[in-house]
Amino acid sequence: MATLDIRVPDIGDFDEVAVIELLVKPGDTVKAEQSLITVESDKASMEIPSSHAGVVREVKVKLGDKVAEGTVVVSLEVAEAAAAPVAAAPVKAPAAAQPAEPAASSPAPAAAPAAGGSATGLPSGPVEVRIPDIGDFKDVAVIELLVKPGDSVKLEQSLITVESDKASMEIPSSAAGVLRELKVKVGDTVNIGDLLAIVEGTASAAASAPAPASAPVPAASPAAALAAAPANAAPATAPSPAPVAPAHNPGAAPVLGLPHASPSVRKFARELGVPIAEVKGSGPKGRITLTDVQAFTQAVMRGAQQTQAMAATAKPAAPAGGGEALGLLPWPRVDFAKFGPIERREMGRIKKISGANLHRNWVMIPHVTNHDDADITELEAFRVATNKENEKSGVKVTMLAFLIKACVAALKKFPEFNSSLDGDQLVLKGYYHVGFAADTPNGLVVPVIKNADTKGVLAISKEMSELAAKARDGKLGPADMSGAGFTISSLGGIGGRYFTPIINAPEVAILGVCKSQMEPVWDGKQFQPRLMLPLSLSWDHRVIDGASAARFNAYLGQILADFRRVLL
Ligand code: CAO
Repeated sequence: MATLDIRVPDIGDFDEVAVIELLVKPGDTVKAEQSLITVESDKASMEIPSSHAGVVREVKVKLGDKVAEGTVVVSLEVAEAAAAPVAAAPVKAPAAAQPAEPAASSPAPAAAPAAGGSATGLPSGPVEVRIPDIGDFKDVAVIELLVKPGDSVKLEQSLITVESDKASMEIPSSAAGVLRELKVKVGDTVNIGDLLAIVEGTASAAASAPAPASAPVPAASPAAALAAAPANAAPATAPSPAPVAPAHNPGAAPVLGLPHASPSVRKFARELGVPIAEVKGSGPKGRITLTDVQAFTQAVMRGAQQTQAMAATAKPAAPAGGGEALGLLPWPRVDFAKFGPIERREMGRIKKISGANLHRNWVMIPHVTNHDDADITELEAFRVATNKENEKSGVKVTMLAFLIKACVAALKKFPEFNSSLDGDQLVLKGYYHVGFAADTPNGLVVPVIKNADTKGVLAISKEMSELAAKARDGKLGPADMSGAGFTISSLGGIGGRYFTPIINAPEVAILGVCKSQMEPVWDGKQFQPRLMLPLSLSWDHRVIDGASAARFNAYLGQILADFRRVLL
């Protein structure tokens, strides 16, 4: 093994940036490109990755330190072979080292008169503000709008915040005046040259504050993240796209209401569904930390969202999500190694996200579960016969597809099962999107069959098998997993009798299904062998009561016993 110093690479024109987060500690194993620290300037925050894989021997910086290109961040133990060439060639992000190109060659003029404006002087009409050269980033997401139509904006004032995997940055206005129109919304993705806003009024950057454009840089390097901001910080000399806001710009207009948080904290908040604008930051200058987001979540769980009583004092979550926040005993801390060999495994991303959601749902929703059985003897016979007939079609009709269809009928009859609570109001849905829990090597996901009421059982089976395959391959997109009004969790292919499925908030009910089996059922005269399907319906007692749940299950059972009832 050899020891290698991992340094801050070329981060463009930034002189010094502050360390706001340490993402690793001594003893951690890191992969190449894994983020080590987060640094932040006035306008951009970014994560500095490791150029090598290895084990962290020492973290050479601490929170609040100022770092610049070449500062040693971490001393890393790496394999001898890996260390050799790097020792001779210090980490350097290639693109930001290149001189900035003259803006005239840049592909995206940021400030062009929209109509009737002068290309030479001080347009007084509407001016188009476009996304400037932000390096090699493609399709960066708009995460915040910092201004609204009617606002007066100054030259260089930040208009929106965009975010990639590794960096978030603010996009400034290349013109001063009154914002007439904002052409993007939160969630949009933008690229260089995209129209961002129409500003009406005074001078554009093209005339008054030209600046050299940055050279394109690889998106994966921190320099790329930074190139967006610092490479453009130099005083302008030629007409150009407006740069991303300079890193050190004491004159920059304050960004009103912008939650101050690093990309990883924002991402963490988004994963938990935490509205970051509502989180109170406890870090320097009100910066929102990971602990603040955790504390916010805990406060919400205690129903104390508004007061954020916990925010100021919350400690980091205990290892297994300690109960202190609920006024419970702390989670037991045990040195398991005392009792025998152990292995520690990092929880996967999906498990962490679904775990946090399940925890919230279990704690927040007063669950009740009704168990029942449905006679599916004829339905199963029909399913088997259909599959035999359709053998060549390649589509296998599943029991779950019939269940989705049967649930749609039950949701139509009992609309409160297809609703969500919003404060004191119940939102009843006029659409029938049904989620189904899918077990994947990485954890539980819930793809959604949209508009199941308009689809036949064959179409649903086909779509389900495609979505389940996507789920197993980790390829489901957010659109595949959103919008469900009701969810089914089937363990029928595995086994078991009954269980308590956890409601998938903001839904208000979920149907759990276990393995069907032949049972002797009394028909009034004798026992008959019938195929019985165990049903477990969990429901939110704030919205639904036991009588409705029993009726829902009974109706579902009738449909499954005789599907012709769907037509009634
Ligand atoms: N009773 C008896 N057999 C059943 C059944 C039931 N209720 N449901 C399915 N089966 C049978 C199927 O007919 C199939 O048998 P054949 O191969 O002989 O035809 C076999 O079980 C396997 O079915 P499957 O599970 O692959 O298919 P599915 O359509 O039932 O389910 C999916 C698909 C994606 C829901 C399932 O693979 C899955 O991931 N289930 C787990 C969901 C889960 O984890 N829920 C718990 C959430 S809480 O942690």
